[in-house]
Amino acid sequence: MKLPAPPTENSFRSPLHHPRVATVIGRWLAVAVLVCFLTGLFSHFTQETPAWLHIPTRPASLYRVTQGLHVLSGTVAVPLLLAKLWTVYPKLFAKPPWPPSREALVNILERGSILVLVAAMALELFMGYLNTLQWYPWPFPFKQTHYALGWIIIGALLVHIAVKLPLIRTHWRRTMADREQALEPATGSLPPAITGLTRRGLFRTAAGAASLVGISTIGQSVPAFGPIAILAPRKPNIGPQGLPVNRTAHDAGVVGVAADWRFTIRGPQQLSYTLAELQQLPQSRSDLPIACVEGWSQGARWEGIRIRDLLHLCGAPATSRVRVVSMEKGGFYATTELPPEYAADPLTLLALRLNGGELALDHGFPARIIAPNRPGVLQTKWVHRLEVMV
Ligand SMILES: Nc1nc2c(c(=O)[nH]1)N[C@H]1C(S)=C(S)[C@@H](COP(=O)(O)O)O[C@H]1N2
Ligand SMILES: [Mo]
Repeated sequence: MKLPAPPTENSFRSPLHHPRVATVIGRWLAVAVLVCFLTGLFSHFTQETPAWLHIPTRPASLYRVTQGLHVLSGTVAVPLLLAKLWTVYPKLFAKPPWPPSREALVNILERGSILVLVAAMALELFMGYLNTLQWYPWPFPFKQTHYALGWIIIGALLVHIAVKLPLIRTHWRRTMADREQALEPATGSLPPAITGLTRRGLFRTAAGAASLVGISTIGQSVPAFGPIAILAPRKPNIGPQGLPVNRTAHDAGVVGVAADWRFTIRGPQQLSYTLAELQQLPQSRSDLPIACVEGWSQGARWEGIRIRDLLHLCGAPATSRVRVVSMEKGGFYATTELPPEYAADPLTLLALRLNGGELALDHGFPARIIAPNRPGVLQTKWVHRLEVMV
């Protein structure tokens, strides 16, 4: 029995595999990747701020917006990447670059960059999605890997766009030839490919799928879309006191508060307060969101003592850097730092109350940090000491 000949690039004759289609979907995907990369960079630098960089504390909800966009653009990129891969997969059957020549070398480099790009993007989007499910099934650290992959993707994408620039230019606008090609197969001698889907149909399908996953997950950051957030792993209004909990007191090894619990602030003077004494200090109110890097955010009303008031009480300058120490033992977020702008901001509180009630233990009872324009990971819970740094 004679086996059928293996397919070649020309065996795929649907006009949907045309460079014009790859250009259009590629453009959408590039926008999603760019938004995701830039918001990811912003998130990285708010968490690992080099000394020369000053992240502003306003707008207070900026991080909520950028992190919402980060997760949204990553989610939307999944169907767009699938559509793009489907459009170009016949290229896998293109003639191998052989025998060696200058063109063959360029071709190998080009294919190599696409291999890196596709592999890195698939892994990045997959691990980002698992992160929103709070699932870390790999042995390597999420944050560093996610960040490094972001740079690899941007690098490989630039190479890819540079190599394809002539093709992208040709097909940026829909040409007459495109229109004809949409109706006819690539090779004139063969009969037209039979396909149920037109180009416009494919564009609508890809855009529709992207919009659908976007609209049904954005509710984890935008409350108005909450009721239709069927694909969102988190409902931001479900949890004690109307706020989700990422790390419970139990998980953090915080069992409760001893009767002789005291809060201390170490500065030029060392001060120490019982909870009742903290409650007697002048209280301020801040309406600020928790914007979790794992993809959800929710606004809340916080009441407590301004950090700058505490700095004043212990005789430290208003522009001090402050180390925040939690009762949690170990864990990446047991101690954090408030840069001077954050410590001085009137919205930054040592919060004692949330949404009109005393803090729940899972929300950081007896005291926690809440500051404007900050990722949730830095809103330290179960705070028992502040240290003024020089
Ligand atoms: N000490 C401590 N504080 C912490 C954490 C933690 O693991 N340990 N998790 C942070 C994270 S990731 C988030 S999103 C917020 C969530 O606050 P909530 O549980 O009150 O909603 O708390 C932050 N504060
Ligand atoms: Mo978080």
